[in-house]
Amino acid sequence: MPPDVILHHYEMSPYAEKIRLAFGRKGLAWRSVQTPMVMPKPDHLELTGGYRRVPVLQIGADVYCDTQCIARVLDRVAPAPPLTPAAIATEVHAISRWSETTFMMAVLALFGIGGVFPPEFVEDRRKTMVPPGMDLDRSAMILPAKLLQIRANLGRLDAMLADGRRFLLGDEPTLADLSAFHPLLLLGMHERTAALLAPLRHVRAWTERVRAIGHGTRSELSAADAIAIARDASPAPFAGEPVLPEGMKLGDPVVVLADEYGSGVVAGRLAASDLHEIAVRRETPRAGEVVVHFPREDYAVVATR
Ligand SMILES: N[C@@H](CCC(=O)N[C@@H](CS)C(=O)NCC(=O)O)C(=O)O
Repeated sequence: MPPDVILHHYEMSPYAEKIRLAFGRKGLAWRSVQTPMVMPKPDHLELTGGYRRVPVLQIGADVYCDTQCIARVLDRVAPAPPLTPAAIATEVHAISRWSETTFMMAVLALFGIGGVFPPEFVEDRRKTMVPPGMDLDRSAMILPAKLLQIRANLGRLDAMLADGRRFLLGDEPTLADLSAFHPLLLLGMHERTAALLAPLRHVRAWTERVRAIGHGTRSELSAADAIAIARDASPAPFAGEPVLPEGMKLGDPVVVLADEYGSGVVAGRLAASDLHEIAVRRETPRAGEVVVHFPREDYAVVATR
């Protein structure tokens, strides 16, 4: 029986959609906590210790940040069917990374089409997620080039699917499908980007198959109740094979820094470290002791003394 899983997310988040579909694929029942789309997010930060992005998965007093880490833990707690089948793990990873980096970044060109996102959302991202010296308003200038990049990436997907396969890597969906689908969710937000999908019949049919995976069984939970669940639970012991950065040991005070600008910094004591995961233990006023997990990829762990 899988443990109770709680997803902290908001509806419009394409990254969260990837995990909602992962619940569907595994047929899981899950609790949904609505996180604000813009700062401040005091309940979210209470659990994560400073990581502001969504989605975040909570299991008791363990908090998993980033979809890469979340997909891995879901395969651990509910192994069948796998999001990442071992025999094709590298292919799944490669397609997921491409989807999240070049493909998704091109789709963010939507910021260059005025009026797609609510003004307070654009203002929040301008203040918190755009690195100093970068100008969000310039995205309007590069929009025509970005639209062609989106077309090229959609063409890649269509070519993969042209032999009639049901999903990107065979008859069954994997994390590769969920990751490649998530940039497409935003394309529907404006007619200029939606039009790019119109000529691609293989991609459109595949999109419908991915949507049909559904979201599993969802029920709502308040952030206060999620925090109470963390407070009443104890973090799971580290059961992996320890792999530590040179000069570091479990228990050391550290900070975890994300490569992605504006994600936030999380401080604590190193609680877990293996080839694919880092975790820090922290004490919080309302949630008590929690362990916050990150994927190894894209996150640096730095000793603080
Ligand atoms: N690498 C992260 C990226 C997640 C991400 O960028 N999420 C967006 C929403 S789709 C976000 O949280 N933006 C900032 C915010 O909501 O404050 C992951 O895979 O989970």
